[in-house]
Amino acid sequence: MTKERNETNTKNETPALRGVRPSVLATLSANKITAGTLALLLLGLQASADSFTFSTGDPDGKIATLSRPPSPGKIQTETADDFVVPQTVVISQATFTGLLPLGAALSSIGGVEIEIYHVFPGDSDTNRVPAVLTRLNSPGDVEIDSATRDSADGSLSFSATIVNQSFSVSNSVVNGINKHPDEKTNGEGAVTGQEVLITVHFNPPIALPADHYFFRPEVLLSSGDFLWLSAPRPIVAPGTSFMPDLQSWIRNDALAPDWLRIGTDITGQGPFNAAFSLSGETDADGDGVADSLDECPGTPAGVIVDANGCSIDQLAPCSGPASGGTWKNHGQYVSSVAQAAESFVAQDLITTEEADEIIAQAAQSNCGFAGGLRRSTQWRKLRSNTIAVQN
Ligand SMILES: [Ca+2]
Ligand SMILES: [Ca+2]
Repeated sequence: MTKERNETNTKNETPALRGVRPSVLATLSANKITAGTLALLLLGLQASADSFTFSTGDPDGKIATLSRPPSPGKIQTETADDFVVPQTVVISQATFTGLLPLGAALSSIGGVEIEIYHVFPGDSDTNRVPAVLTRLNSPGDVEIDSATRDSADGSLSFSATIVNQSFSVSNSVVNGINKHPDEKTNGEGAVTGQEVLITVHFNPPIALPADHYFFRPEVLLSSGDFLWLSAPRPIVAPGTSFMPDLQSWIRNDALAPDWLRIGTDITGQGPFNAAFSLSGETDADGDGVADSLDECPGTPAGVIVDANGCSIDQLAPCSGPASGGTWKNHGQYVSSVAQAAESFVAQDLITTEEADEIIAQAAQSNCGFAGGLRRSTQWRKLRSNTIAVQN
């Protein structure tokens, strides 16, 4: 919160793959698709990694709700709406549409922060008594730490475009966010502002396993407030309909960690979505590197990888050099591990101590010995080579 967190139109196919027979697609999805396989299977069609896209569609003019970080004299207020990820993805870009005050310049946008939440009771204290009617289908108490991106720390960059100089909505929620039994305010009335589309790029991308999540953007303005616009619910084409599409929720720091249903608890108008989209790519081995950039498919879960999606084990496999063939000897294997480990240290992926441990384990392994057997005299000799490598 202080940091902060639909049938999904996940396109598991590239545009070039649309229209391909389902049996072929089943084969493709059952196996990791490489550019080579695609080229063979789909002669003449351009191959690319699988894209992920999601959208709730364009604003419907029903409501605009506050979503802003804390600033002097202003309490943090958060609006969130949900989406589904059907398989492990890395999300590199998002858009969302809201209102800027009439007359405000785009340069008044001072910052953007994105958080992703699991659905309650994920990341939530279920032992406390909520100050709202229900938390069923709300965002969790706290965001997914690893998924937060903020322009203030450079993990996100954004651009903004005025889509419409004057856009009106029939209702709004800004300050009237109250604990039960005072939650029903019917909203704070119609608002007119400049419709602004904000596009954000995540650096690094946000890696998410298959699950149901909430998206929560916040916008800091130098004066006035950013109000996030609602979108049709149910979602209509070209948006990405999904089930169950949950409604938008809102809270401020006085209500947190609880959330209120905007349309059900506060305004009584019925459920709303919020206008946003996500795009990215599949990440079959879940190492946080998109498939099209991953030079090492099949990385085991939880292993540290470099920007190319390669672990130290994949760069220097026990079975032989990554480029093919076999190790000339144990020393060559250990030297290769040491080189990879030192490169990981240089990239701040592991500590020097961790690198030393990895190299020591490589030295004690049987990798690189003919037939996997270590001869004691040869071992002692190579062991001293290894120590030389480490120094
Ligand atoms: Ca929704
Ligand atoms: Ca990988």
